[in-house]
Amino acid sequence: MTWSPTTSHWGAYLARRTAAGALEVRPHPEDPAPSPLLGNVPDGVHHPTRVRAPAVRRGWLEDGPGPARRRGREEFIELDWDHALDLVAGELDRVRREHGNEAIFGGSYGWAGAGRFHHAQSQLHRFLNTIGGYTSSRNSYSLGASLVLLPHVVGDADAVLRRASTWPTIAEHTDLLVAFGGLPGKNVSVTPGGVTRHAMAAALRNFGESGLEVVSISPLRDDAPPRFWGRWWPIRPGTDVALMLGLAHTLLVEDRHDRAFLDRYCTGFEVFERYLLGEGDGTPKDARWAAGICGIPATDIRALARRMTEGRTLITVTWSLQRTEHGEQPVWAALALAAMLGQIGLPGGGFGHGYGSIGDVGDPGPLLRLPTLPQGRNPVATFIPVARIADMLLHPGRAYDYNGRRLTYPDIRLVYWAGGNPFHHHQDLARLRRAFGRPDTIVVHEPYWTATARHADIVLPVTTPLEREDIGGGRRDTHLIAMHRVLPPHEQARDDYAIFAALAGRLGVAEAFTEGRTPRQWLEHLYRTWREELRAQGHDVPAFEEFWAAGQYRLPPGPEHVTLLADFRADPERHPLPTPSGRIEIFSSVIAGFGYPDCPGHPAWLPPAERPDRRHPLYLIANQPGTRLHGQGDIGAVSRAAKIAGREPLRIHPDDARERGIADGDIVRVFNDRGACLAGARLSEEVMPGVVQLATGAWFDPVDDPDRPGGVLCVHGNPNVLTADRPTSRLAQGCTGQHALVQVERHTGPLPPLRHPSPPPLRPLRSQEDTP
Ligand SMILES: Nc1nc2c(c(=O)[nH]1)N[C@H]1C(S)=C(S)[C@@H](COP(=O)(O)OP(=O)(O)OC[C@H]3O[C@@H](n4cnc5c(=O)[nH]c(N)nc54)[C@H](O)[C@@H]3O)O[C@H]1N2
Ligand SMILES: Nc1nc2c(c(=O)[nH]1)N[C@H]1C(S)=C(S)[C@@H](COP(=O)(O)OP(=O)(O)OC[C@H]3O[C@@H](n4cnc5c(=O)[nH]c(N)nc54)[C@H](O)[C@@H]3O)O[C@H]1N2
Ligand SMILES: [Mo]
Repeated sequence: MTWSPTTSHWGAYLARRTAAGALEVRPHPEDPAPSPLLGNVPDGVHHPTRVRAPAVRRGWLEDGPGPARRRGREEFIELDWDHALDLVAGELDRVRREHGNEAIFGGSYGWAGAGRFHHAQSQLHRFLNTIGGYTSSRNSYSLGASLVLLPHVVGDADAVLRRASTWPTIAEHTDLLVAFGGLPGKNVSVTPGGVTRHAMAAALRNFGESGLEVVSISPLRDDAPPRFWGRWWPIRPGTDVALMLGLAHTLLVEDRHDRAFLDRYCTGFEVFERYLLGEGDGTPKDARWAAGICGIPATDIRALARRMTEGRTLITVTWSLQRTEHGEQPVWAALALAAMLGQIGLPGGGFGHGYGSIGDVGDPGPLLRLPTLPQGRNPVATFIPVARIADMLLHPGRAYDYNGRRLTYPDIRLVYWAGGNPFHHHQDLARLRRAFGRPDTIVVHEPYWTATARHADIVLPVTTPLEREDIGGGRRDTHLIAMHRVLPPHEQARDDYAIFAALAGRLGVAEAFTEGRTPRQWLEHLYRTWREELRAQGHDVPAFEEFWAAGQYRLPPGPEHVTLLADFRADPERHPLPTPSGRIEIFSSVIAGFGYPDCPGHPAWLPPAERPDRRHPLYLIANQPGTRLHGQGDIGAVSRAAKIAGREPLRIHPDDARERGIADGDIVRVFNDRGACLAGARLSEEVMPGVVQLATGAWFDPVDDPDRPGGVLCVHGNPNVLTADRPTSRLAQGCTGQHALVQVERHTGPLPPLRHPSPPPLRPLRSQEDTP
């Protein structure tokens, strides 16, 4: 059988179905550094956790809509499609009539699958817009703090992240890369929407040849690229701001900062200067002060500050640093530090955010708009910052602060999720479970019985990208991929589009939603519209039929060399920044004017709410997994190979393990006051002492905690039972899932069985007549 082209967030690839019905995959032939995550794909295709048929929670079917604490603990009953669609359409209609469209939460955060047309959120939002709108969500879990902070201080995400200095420019011009959070190669095989040539992954893999010096500042040694020249600086988690301030103070008092740059291109340095000198609070933020907080010796801090002024220096911050309490501060402080060096806008110098976080930051690929499904207009203005989901469900009517505004949580009756997994992505899952008990109805579209599907009332089975046709490509992708259908839909799975079209029909808006097009007609339509745009810019783009037959179209290349903010540097009057002052705001009078104690008007060290103590002495790093994409692929071969007795590996320093009588391969219990999970211990010197690391993405597999009445124990190793549902600050209200404080002990006693690899209790499909 022939190989068909397709793509995914971890890269373009070829796939085919074997005679026995299994799936074979191989990397795209032009990919210099294919992602290991591809190895998870074949097992997922017909895994027992695929949702076979529409299913409804028994209590909802029997008692009707209403708050239910039993969500996630009850049997499901399979229904035929017509019956299930009637129930969903009827409930949407009831909620909008009785409570208004604001009572429908359609924020539905999540990565879903690649593919421009079948993008689940776009489909859901378009559908909900045609039926009168929905309460939406803003920003992302990825960049909750930065997306709000950056526009105040330097420009929006598009200006800063999408136009980051490219890797070839850095390799050629940078002498010293000061990498807060390191440059973790594990993350760059992923780009939302896809990537055909993994340029950043290849660059990091061959890093040794670049000759560039790196200071990798991270609690983990292996956040640095392999064979790099430079040093690993282990840092106490959450204290980078103190280190940055210590560096800034040294530059200031040794008069090594670039006053001319600060005068011409920045505002408010004098306020920051007084803060550094401790004029207001009596505490100079000198290297000694910083050392006491971050654990890096003061002499090293001073030496690095000097070294940074000796050549071209790029200061970069991974996204993880802002996924913490006061996560706005490290990003802002790094910007201020780079401004003091005066190299912003010069090739190889300045400020970066997200090298090593994701594949497209630094990738020199083309910067083009790709075909997208129009979502229509949402008549409902109500929204939440995305990570406030549990607060919203638990506290309807409560007022809260966000970016200078006073907002009120709406009263949500119906939650509709397609393409995301809040029981993967949200913090404090025991609290999220309580929150999911509140609405009248929860509808979820999923290919798999994820924890979110298990906590829903109505679960509709959807196809995966391999089971439908689409057009694929990511930001900075070199190719547009014709995603051919490789497999028939699994059992009764339908496309999100087909489901929404059927609901739209029941609610009398079929034409508005579908515009009379089949999926293939939509692909042709979206492609044609996009082709016209590109042709108007002078690009020769083939007709759809030719593109589809070829399986891909190589996009017109972008400039290899890009320097962030080069035009601003060259002429700040003609190219002002989109900030209130048109310059880099080291002091923001707008943010200061909000009066938030947790986000003052300049970068500042703000101690976290929780500090290590005898009960919870270890920092937990809950970072992105190297073996899967979030929860996606956790049932696949690559993810499973890393587990210990089926549990997610927890890396712990041998000294910390010895103190606790833990040996490599032991099952451990990781816990704090919010919850507990089991994990498999991996002793490792890659982790600094006092820190343990447990990646996100092990499917939530909860039981009642035998050691703590009323508590939740995840027997598989999901760190979000431990993280706090606490916002970054009143400014951004971003997610802070990266860190928690925990204790670890050896698990003794019998090992509870894993339930997540099987579907929940299910009563199989019966005909419509005999369902209640
Ligand atoms: N503790 C902690 N938590 C974190 C983070 C952290 O650093 N620490 N990081 C956060 C970050 S940055 C992110 S982005 C989030 C990620 O959180 P999510 O994006 O919610 O995680 P995914 O597992 O990618 O969930 C996508 C879901 O969509 C489903 N899906 C795939 N294709 C389709 C489709 O075509 N249709 C439908 N309907 N569904 C589909 C998949 O099966 C999967 O369950 O996690 C956040 N959570
Ligand atoms: N393989 C794979 N790649 C992915 C993803 C995935 O799920 N799997 N998810 C993608 C997504 S959605 C996103 S948003 C990006 C996220 O990109 P990031 O947020 O940058 O990724 P993380 O792996 O969470 O964190 C990067 C590193 O920061 C370090 N770190 C944590 N806390 C601190 C700290 O306080 N100080 C310092 N100096 N370092 C710290 C950790 O050791 C960690 O390995 O990754 C993307 N890439
Ligand atoms: Mo993310």
